[in-house]
Amino acid sequence: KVKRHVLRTRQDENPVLLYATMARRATKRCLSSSAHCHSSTGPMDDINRVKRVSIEGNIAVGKSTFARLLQFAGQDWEVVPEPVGKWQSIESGSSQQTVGNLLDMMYQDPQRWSYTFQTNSCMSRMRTQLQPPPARLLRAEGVPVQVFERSVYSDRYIFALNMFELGCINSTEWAVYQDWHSFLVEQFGRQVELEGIIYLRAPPQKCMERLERRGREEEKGVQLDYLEKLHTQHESWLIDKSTKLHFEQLTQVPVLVLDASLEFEEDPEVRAKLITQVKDFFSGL
Ligand code: DCM
Ligand code: MG
Repeated sequence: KVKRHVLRTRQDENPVLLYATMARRATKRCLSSSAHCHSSTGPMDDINRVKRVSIEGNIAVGKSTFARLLQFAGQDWEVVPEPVGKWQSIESGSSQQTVGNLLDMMYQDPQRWSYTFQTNSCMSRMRTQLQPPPARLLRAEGVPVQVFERSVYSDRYIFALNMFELGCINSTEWAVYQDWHSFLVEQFGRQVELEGIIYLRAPPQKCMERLERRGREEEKGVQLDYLEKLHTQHESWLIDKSTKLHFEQLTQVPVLVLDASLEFEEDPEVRAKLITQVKDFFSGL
C-alpha cells in the first residue's frame, strides 16, 4: 500500500511519467473497446484538456514564423517545430555521426529518395506528435494548446500523395507507405489525433518569393509548378474536402483558414488580427 502511494506521488510530480502512464492506459482502453475514447474521467482529464492543433501550409508560406509569433502570444500555448534539421543530417544509429542529408538527396533525385524521405519524415513526426505536453500546460488556467508545425496527416495527404501522383513514389512504395501509416495512426489512436488545424493560405507565387528569400540550400531547385501542385493538394484536403481520408476522426477536425499572403511578420496590425482569430478558434475547440 505504502509502495503504491510513493509511486503515485512521484508520478504526480513528473508530468512525463504521468502522461506516459495515462496515455498507455488510454490506448489500452481504446484498443480493448470499440467505442471511441473521446470522453474520459479521472486523471486523464488534465491531459485531455490540452488541445492539439497543427499548422499546415505550403513550403515557405511562413509556418515557422507564424509558430514563433504564437509562442510569444500565448502563455498556455506550446509550439512544436517541424524536425527539418533531423532530415538534413541523418544520424547513424550506432555512432550518432551524420551519414547524409536526406532533404537534399530527395530534391536531387526524387524518384530514388522520395519514399525513404517520406518514411523518415513521418517517423520523426510521429515522435514529435507523441511528445507529452509540458507541465506548464497541464497546469494552465486557460485553454492549453500544443501547436505542431505540420502533422502525420500532411505528410501523407500532401507530400507523400503528391510524390506518388508525380511518379516519384511508385505503386508498390505507395501501398507499403499507406499500410504502415494507417497501422501506426490507428495504433497510437488518440495520441496522434488533432482537435484543430490552422491552414496558412497564400498564393504559390507568394510562397515562391518567400522560398527564394529564405534561401534554404536544398530547395534551390524548387520550381513554381511544384509549389502550385502542393497548393492544390492543400486546397483539396482542407478547403474542397475532396482528398480521400482514411481516418474518421480527421474528417471531423475543424479548420481555421488564415490569409497568409499579407506580410504578417512586419505588420503588427495584421499580426494582431491573425492572433485574435487563432485565440477565438482555440476557445471554440
Ligand atoms: N517536406 C517534404 N515532405 C514532407 C514534409 C516536408 O518534402 N512530408 C519538405 C518540404 C520543404 C521542407 O521539407 O522543403 C520543410 O520546409 P517548410 O516547413 O518550410 O515547408
Ligand atoms: Mg518551416
